[in-house]
Amino acid sequence: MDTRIVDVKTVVTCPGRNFVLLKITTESGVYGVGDGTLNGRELAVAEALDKHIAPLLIGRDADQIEDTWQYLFRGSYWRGGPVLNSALAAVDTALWDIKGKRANMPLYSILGGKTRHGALCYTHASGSTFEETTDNARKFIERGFKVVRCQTEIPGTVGTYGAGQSSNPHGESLPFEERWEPSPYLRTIPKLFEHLRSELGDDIELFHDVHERLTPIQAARLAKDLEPYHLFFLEDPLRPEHHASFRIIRQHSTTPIGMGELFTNKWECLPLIQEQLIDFIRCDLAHVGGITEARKIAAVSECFQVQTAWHGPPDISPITHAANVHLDLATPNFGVQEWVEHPTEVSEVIHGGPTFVDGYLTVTDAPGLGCDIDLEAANRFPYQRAYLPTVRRADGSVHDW
Ligand code: EZ4
Ligand code: CO
Repeated sequence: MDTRIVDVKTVVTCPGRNFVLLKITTESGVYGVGDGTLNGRELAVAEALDKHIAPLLIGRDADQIEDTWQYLFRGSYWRGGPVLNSALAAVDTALWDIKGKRANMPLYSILGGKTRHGALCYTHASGSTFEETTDNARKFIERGFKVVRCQTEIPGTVGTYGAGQSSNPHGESLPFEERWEPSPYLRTIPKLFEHLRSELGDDIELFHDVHERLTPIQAARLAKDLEPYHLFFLEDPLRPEHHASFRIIRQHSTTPIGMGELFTNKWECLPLIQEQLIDFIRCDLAHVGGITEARKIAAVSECFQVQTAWHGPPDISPITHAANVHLDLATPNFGVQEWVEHPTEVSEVIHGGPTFVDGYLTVTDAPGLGCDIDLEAANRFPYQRAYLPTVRRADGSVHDW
């Protein structure tokens, strides 16, 4: 059987930041590449792939993507969670890549074909002052971006999420600890958007990522206070665990809501989608089990007029960014795609990935994902331990986010 899996190789590499990559090779020599990067816990995924999952794949038929997905997801018995579903995503993406190469078709074609010429995308503008955030947003607008996420340093706090990180008193290989308080945050963000609208006008789409910092009533207040500035959406206003909290935001505001980067499966998304408590579902393909799970989430979202806005930060590799755009192009209820450019070393290790043209992302017509891994280059950039920041309140307690 040509499509029998004969080799599964996990690659952990750090070309500027850590990535967990996977290469699955079939008997015919056709191979696929995948990405299961889980920022800050990369080695947990790599071990799961290497020690638990790779032995299950050898000898399986690479053509049977859905069956392999179900086998790995159900087979662990314990259900997924971020570590196992990131590992599953790496496998799933590599298998879709193989299928595309075998069919000699780009993945968007296999997923149903283009519904649009490009994927509308956004990037991150940040600054330590309103002026700096505005200047950075303006630079992106001049480059053609039509949607920009805007974050700013909050006076009286330390290292606010998204505003650019100051040096780490705990040393660069330990987590940075933000100091954060809701009151100055809730006062500052509406003023930031008042400033942005007065400087940049109404044509540009703007929005903000709360990064799950608020209580339900605080989130409702922020969404209401931001209404005059017509945000594209308000991202991740609440923690992911308690879905019913989103009703409180809806009762008070017409600001569109986006949520999903911390969800790891379709069932977690479902209550928010079917009650229409969000407008954009923004899971991470590398954390929900790949293209197979994401296209199901997209399909159920279509029924409830929820649009996709897949997570696209720099801490997932160009392989997942390519998977995002292939799916975006084929999805009727696509909304927007997050995209942040990688450090240049990344292109030495991973070839391919989406291209930005005048506010939209496109992919080539190369078969499969259109990406490849240079294993020798990957070896030149060994893993370096790194953590995401944590958040403490003014009294020193760990913030509940
Ligand atoms: O902080 O992916 O919307 N994007 C985000 C990201 C997350 C990172 C965490 O690894 O919130 O930038
Ligand atoms: Co976010």
